[in-house]
Formats: sequence, C-alpha cells, structure tokens
Amino acid sequence: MDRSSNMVSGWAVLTAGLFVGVLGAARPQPDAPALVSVRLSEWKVELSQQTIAAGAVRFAVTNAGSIPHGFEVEGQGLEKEIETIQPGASDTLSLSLKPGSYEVYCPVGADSHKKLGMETHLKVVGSRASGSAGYGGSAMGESHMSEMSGSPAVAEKVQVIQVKSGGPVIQILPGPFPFPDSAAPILQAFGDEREGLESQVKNGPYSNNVAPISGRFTFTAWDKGATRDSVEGVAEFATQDGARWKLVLDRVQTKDVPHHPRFGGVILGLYYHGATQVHTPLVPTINSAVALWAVGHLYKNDQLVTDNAMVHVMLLSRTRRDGDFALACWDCSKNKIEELQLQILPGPGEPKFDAPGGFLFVNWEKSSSR
Ligand SMILES: [Cu+2]
Repeated sequence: MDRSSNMVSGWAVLTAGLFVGVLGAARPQPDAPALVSVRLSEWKVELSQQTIAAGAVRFAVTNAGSIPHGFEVEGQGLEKEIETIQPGASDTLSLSLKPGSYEVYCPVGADSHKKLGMETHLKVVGSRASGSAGYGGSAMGESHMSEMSGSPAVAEKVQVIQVKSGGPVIQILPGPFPFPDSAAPILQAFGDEREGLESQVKNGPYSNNVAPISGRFTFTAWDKGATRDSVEGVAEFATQDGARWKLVLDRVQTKDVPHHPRFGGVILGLYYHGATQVHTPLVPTINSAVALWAVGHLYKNDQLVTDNAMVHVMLLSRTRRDGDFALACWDCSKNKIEELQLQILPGPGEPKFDAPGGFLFVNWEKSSSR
C-alpha cells in the first residue's frame, strides 16, 4: 500500500513536472516556490520568466551592473524590497504572490534608475488548471513585446531638440557646493570616483560664486538611442575678465564611466544628479529636457585653445534664484525647465584654461527649446 501510494505520488510529480515543463515554469512540486532569476544592470531588469503561478516565489537577484542597484516588487497591495546589492553580488527575496500584475523595478535614486529603464512587469496567474491557456498566451504576448521594443524600427526613432539661450547670463566661478551634507551620503556610494568628486565639494564648479556676463548659445541635439547621437551648435560669450570665448560643438562623447553614464552622448528627458545616484551629487537633483556630453573646438579671442574641449550641456529645471543667482534648492526637479548650462573643461592631458579654476561654466537662466 505504501509502495503503491509512493508510485502514484511519484507519477503525479513526474506528470506535473512534464506539464509545467511544457509551459516553461520551474515548479518541480506544487508547493515548492517558483524560482525567478533576476538580472540587474544599467539600465534594465531582466526576469527569467515574466509569468508565474500564484503562491510562493523566490527571486534570485544578481547585480550584473557596475553600480549598486536594488530590487522591489510592487502590486496587489504588496510592496517589498531588498537592500541595495553591490556590483557582482547577489541576494534573494522570497514572497507569496496573489494573482495579478506586479511592477518589478530598481528603487535606487528616488526612482531615477526606474525611469532610466530598470523596470519590468511580472504576471502572476491563478491556479495552473485555469491559467494554463492564458499562460501560454500571455507569455507569447510578453516575448513579442520585448522583441518589438528591441527591434530596429523602434530603436531608429530619432528624437531631436533645438535649444536657444535666453535670459540673464552668468559665469559660475569656483566656490564651495552649498549642500555638502545632502551630497555626502550619496558620494559614499561612488566608490573609486568618490575621491575626485570630494575635492569639488570645497572648490567645485557648482557654487554660489557667480558673475554677470553676456553671450549666446544655440544647438541642436539628436538622440538616436545608445549610438549615433549627434550635436551641432555654437556658443559665444565674454567672461568677467573681458575675454571672448567661442565654442563649436564637434561630436558627442560616448564613453560611460560607472556612475556617469553618457547614454550614447545625448539623452532627452532625464531625472538625475543630486539624490538620484546617477551622475555627481555635487549638482542638485534636477530634471533635464536634454543632457549631452560632447567634444568641441574652443577659441579665446579668436585663437584656437583646443580641438578637444570636453563639454557638458543641460537644459534643466531651474537651480538658482533670481537676483543673486545663488543655488536655491537641493531638489530642484519640480522647477521650470529653462536653465541652460554649458560646462567646458580641457581635454585629457591638456592644461587648464586661462580662467578662474581652469574651467568655463556659463548659465543662461531663461532658455527655451523646441
Ligand atoms: Cu538601479
């Protein structure tokens, strides 16, 4: 009797195993948790399966990226996350999930990682008997969707922005960053990049020390995704010492640095800096209509200074108040997007510019785009 019941249950397990095997779910026994492997990287969350059966589930989460990431499951009244995972490390999260749709994402940086694409969905279906037909259908739906989002037709959708400077023009001079205490805990997470950044706390380019100047800047930027972004534009301004500078944008910079991804050179619509852990926290938390990294030709009083000027441009939510143009907020992300920033540094190995701090940093406070 014992033997026959073992045979029956053994057969049942084998049958169930075959059954779910066909469906692609890793559930060797009805009560064993479903296992979902999760791979985190910049900037996506990949699941080994997008649909699982209701009940116990175990997420085995690996951070395959180069900066710390987190993992959160949210939906059907549930919201569970695990502690931040360092690059190369793994962790697990065990949950019991009811049927329904769940959002699965990286919560790091007040959702900045999520907005950059670290978000996907998990569908939890009811009992296997009733869910089997829908299971295959939805799994196909999901894979079809992911194919579509990676297809060349979608990737080649070109976004372009034209930006024109306007409003008061200020030159930003070296000085202390006014929110060092807010930036300090974020800097902790920056690893190797932290040391260089900490020197900017005291004398960084992002200060309240500003001088009114004059000038203009117009450019066009094309965001074609991870590659083939491009820029075109010219800035001309006279600094507080009377020197006349001209910058001609040449091409985008594409090299990613772990905490400083460049998104192919141009990115339209980005929530970053400050508390987000994306790019230096020695800039307040902002929203940008466009951010770009480029190489340009720089002239001073009509003489070529360099063909390798390192340029960072943003059209961002206002960070400074009218009047003295002091930095007005640590979280400036809700302010109107009309501040145009131009930062120019010497190329690698080149001498500092003949300007205060050796860099050029100019803001146009009421700029526009189309
Ligand atoms: Cu993340």
